[in-house]
Amino acid sequence: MCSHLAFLTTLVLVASVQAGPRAYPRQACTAAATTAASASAATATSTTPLHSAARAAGKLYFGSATDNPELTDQPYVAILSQSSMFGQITPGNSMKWDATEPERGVFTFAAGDVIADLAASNGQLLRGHNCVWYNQLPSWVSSGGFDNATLTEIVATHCGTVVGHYAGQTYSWDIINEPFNDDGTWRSDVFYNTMGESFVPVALNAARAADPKTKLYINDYNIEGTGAKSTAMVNLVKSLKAQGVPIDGIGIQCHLIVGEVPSTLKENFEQFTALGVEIAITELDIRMTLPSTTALLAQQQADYETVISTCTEVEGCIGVTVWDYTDKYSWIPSTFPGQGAACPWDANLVTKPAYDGIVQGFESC
Ligand code: 9MR
Repeated sequence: MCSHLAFLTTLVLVASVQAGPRAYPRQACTAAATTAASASAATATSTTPLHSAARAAGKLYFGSATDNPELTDQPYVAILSQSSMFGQITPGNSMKWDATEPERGVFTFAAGDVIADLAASNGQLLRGHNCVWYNQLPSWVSSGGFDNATLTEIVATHCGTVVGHYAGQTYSWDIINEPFNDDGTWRSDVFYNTMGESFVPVALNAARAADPKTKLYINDYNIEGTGAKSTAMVNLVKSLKAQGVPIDGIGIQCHLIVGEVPSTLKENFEQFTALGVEIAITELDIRMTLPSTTALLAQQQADYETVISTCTEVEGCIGVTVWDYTDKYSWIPSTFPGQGAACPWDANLVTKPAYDGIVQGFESC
């Protein structure tokens, strides 16, 4: 059954790649996720490449974030560049506002271009990340004291220029990043406080004009399960569609905690795709309190499987990106002291049981 489906979806994939990357239909999957029967080792047993597993499951890609300083690490780059392992990459930092427009009207693309060139030379899809975010924002924007009209021009120019620079090179772009508080209210930042909700359509319209083909996403965390923040995202996408503002996708970051994967993932993913947008898991990692133990690694394997199998089961979930593939370069320990081991490869670039969970998740139907 699965291999038959895989064959059919491969045919569809070939057609879709020839027509340019896009979401594509596949058979509905109704199989329940299987929990790993025995996860006791500290290393993975599967050697199935993850992007190949994603493709066989009817998905467009399995990918990883990466960052420029890591690219001097040859063993790391060798794994990242395996196109059967990673069919997509996302720049962790080098396309953000502080990197691309450090002074008003002065655009710097050298670091972002390195990631875009790496994706191209590896034959990998590229996700742009990100245009409008309260963080990693130069002080000339956050503390500039601009009025609504001036900031509107600044946002449109920034998104138009950055997305335009990479026109034709990206599959998708996180145009708006993390606009909501956890209670579903708008985040208080220079964009919302100056422009109200209009910063969202201003950015999306500028991006669409700059690259009509790239898929425009709004990306956030703590929208994995149902709740106030997910409802706010639903209402925003409905409102944008009603106004005719271009919006193609919702990015579900999935920075999760071992043993705490929300129970409403599937219901929530389906309420997003019912809006007529695609969804992607954009920043997956599942952290634990250190030290890691065999039991924690087994639970992490099951948690990765749960997340991936949910994406497998929901037709409009088009791909999965881990927020770097190895604990060596994870953002977690510096942000959450005492926590870590969140990625599917350990700090020695050895695959962990989580890797098996990903493979099992893609094979869940
Ligand atoms: O991975 C990024 C890390 O290197 C930066 O220091 C950090 C600064 O905010 O941003 C990290 O990436 C974030 C992403 O852009 C948006 N979602 C949360 C990610 C983890 O903080």
